Amino acid sequence: MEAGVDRVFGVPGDYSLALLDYLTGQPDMAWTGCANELNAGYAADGYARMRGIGALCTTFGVGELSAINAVAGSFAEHVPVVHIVGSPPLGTQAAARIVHHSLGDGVFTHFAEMHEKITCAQAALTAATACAEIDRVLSTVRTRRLPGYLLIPADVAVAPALPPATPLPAPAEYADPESVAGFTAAARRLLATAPSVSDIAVLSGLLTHRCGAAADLTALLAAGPLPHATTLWGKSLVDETDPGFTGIYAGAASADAARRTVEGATVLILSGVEFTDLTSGFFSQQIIRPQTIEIGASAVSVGVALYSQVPLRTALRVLTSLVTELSIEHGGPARNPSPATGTAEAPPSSQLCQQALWDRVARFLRPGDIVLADLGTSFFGAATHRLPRDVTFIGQPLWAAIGYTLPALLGACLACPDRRGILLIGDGAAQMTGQELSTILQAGLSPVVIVVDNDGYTIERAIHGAEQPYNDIAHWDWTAAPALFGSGRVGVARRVTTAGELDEALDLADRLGDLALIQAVVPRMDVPPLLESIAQAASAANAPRVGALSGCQAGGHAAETPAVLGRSQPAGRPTLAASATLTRRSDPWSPWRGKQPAARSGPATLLPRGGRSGSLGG
Ligand SMILES: Cc1ncc(C[n+]2csc(CCOP(=O)(O)OP(=O)(O)O)c2C)c(N)n1
Ligand SMILES: [Mg+2]
Repeated sequence: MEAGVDRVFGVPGDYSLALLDYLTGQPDMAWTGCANELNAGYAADGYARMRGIGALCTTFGVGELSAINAVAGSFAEHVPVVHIVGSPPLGTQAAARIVHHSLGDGVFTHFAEMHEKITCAQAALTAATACAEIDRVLSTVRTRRLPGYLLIPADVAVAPALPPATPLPAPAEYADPESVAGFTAAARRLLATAPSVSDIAVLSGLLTHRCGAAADLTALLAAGPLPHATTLWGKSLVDETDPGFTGIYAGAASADAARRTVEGATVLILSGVEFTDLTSGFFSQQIIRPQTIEIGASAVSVGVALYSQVPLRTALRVLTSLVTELSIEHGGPARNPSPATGTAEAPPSSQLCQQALWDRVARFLRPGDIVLADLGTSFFGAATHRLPRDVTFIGQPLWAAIGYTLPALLGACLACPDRRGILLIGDGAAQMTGQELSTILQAGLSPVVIVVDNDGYTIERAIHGAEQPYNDIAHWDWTAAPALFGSGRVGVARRVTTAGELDEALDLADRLGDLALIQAVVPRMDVPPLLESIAQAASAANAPRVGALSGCQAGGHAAETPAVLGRSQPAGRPTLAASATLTRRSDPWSPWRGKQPAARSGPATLLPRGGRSGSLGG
């Protein structure tokens, strides 16, 4: 509770029952039982993205391993979720008994060890160490913004404990004055090379949010007429109605305006950007390092010079004052509003297609909505549409587990009950975690759920095997789901095949304010343009290399796929394109430790995998 959690998601088991008695007995702590532990983990992740931290409670072995995919996803996506596991009593463990949910080898550390790779702190509690160890894990989770793991034996859960004498320490952020001064001077020199303030562009990404710096970013963007864009991972970080916003930058898969903004800037500021395959058009970004200021979680580079111990928020504040100075000096030309990107709207009688679906969904959104888009045509179709102010967009483009968003909707809506939840999910993904609709209905939530019915795994068909049976799925009638899951609550349930039917269903959902389940039927091979580009790159990255050893696959490395999405690099200029992004980490917190690229074109490391915070999606 002190860390900011007022709800725990999970599934009980005999080893965790006494612990749950205690948890649910707290006046300010609620329990949400889920249909399975994977869903509970996704729900805790959705909650944590909105609140800054979340909690999940499972039972030993069978429960915690069902949740482990979700916890790994939280780790990959920088989401702080505390996984609490009830285990056999210490006496049982000491006697090496062969008990249920163990592997029968008398060893009780296997599952905690599995969590070591996907959590930033772990503790197996005893009565003597419990209080100090819980505080240590919670503090580390808060500081590093990654999941943590607490193993609580059934007997320890009921042992008396003294309440903590001191509050949890606040997450520490140290700014080294010399580094900040060096950075300030170097940034001032580089920014001065821009003929005008509007030749300085900003590309912002997820870590800006996770470092709790969204407001600092907004202040920077308000300091002058800076054109700006976000990555797919950072979508909804900035006000997309701002005239300076030019869209989503995804390397060669970007729309022209965003690409021109980022690649054509005289000076580019990268704020908390990590380039991943799916968010960079498979590493096709073309960013010239000497012209770039790259801000990481706790270090910043100007050109090739690296300044460590400069927290992201500090760097943004320094840049805000420098840009303000420049704006005053230059007199600041008026901001050129970015051109409207609307296309002619499909008539109501037309058969529903991806374009019409996302155009209409975008029009339906209102300020304050929480939009979750699952990793299929939904994510790539919705992501290129502009959002109203204060909309939070949640996706999972790095971990990319399909089905994640449905339980995450539950968590996000419980975290922010005053905001409307909108779920955009493929028919394949929805089959993975669809049972959680019952928890959503029974919790009294009223989101709008759009299941994109395109007869199977369209994103996979676009990459490979369009007609292969492995990309087919069984047909489900989603309009029957509320009746099946809702214990009497029916809501709005519609199957729509035309643009007009979709409009009617959305309109009804809006008027009734009840749960709406819309099964939107679109053509099987209809693919949003952004996905088309990325699917081609994915296909090339995964294809066997000519001349490779038989049976071996190409590494999927961008350097091997320039012909698909990349374009030739300007000679002699170090770029951040392809393999040499500076978002590979060498710090000990990095999940990429041990996978450093052999050669790099600039400073060694930025954005250590710590020091993040926050609550947005991404
Ligand atoms: C948990 C998990 N299993 C398998 C995959 C591989 N995969 C990626 S996309 C996809 C199909 C998604 O289909 P659907 O949800 O129907 O979306 P569509 O593209 O058809 O709109 C699959 C199986 C994955 N990403 N996650
Ligand atoms: Mg599908």
